[in-house]
Amino acid sequence: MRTVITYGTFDLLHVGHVNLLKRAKEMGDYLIVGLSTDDFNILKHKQSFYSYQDRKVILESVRYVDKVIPERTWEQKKDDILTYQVDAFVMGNDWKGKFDELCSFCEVVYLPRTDGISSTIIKDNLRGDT
Ligand code: C2G
Repeated sequence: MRTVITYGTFDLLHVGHVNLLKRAKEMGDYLIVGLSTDDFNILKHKQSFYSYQDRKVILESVRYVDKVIPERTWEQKKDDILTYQVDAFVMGNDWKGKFDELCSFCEVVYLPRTDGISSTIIKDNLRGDT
């Protein structure tokens, strides 16, 4: 079994997230998502609309996602990769180069982001800020 892992906040789930999850799952048989906790979001200077628990329930309903674990720190990725015997670490290419040190433990793949959509764009549009 080939295990893939990815990490993120996944707030206001949108087509960019789904495209990423779909392509990540296509790289293996089992996809784990490290979902940023509400506290870790603060460290990332992100304020998500949905709580961690709600974002977890939503992600677990996505057909491509097999397991959701909490992402509490920047540093946990190596331990997660070893714990879950991960074969490939996948992120959108806005993170290109940021996690290359993990290639000592598994494949590191950066996939093209989906243009024109983000949780911020959604929030700004709903607020009428655009
Ligand atoms: N993404 C994408 N296309 C978009 C928006 C997001 O491919 N239009 C991807 C991002 O590149 C990321 C994933 O979807 O790989 C989740 O995006 P976010 O929820 O914004 O996650 P982020 O805040 O980038 O957190 O330790 C890693 C961080 O937790 C990543």
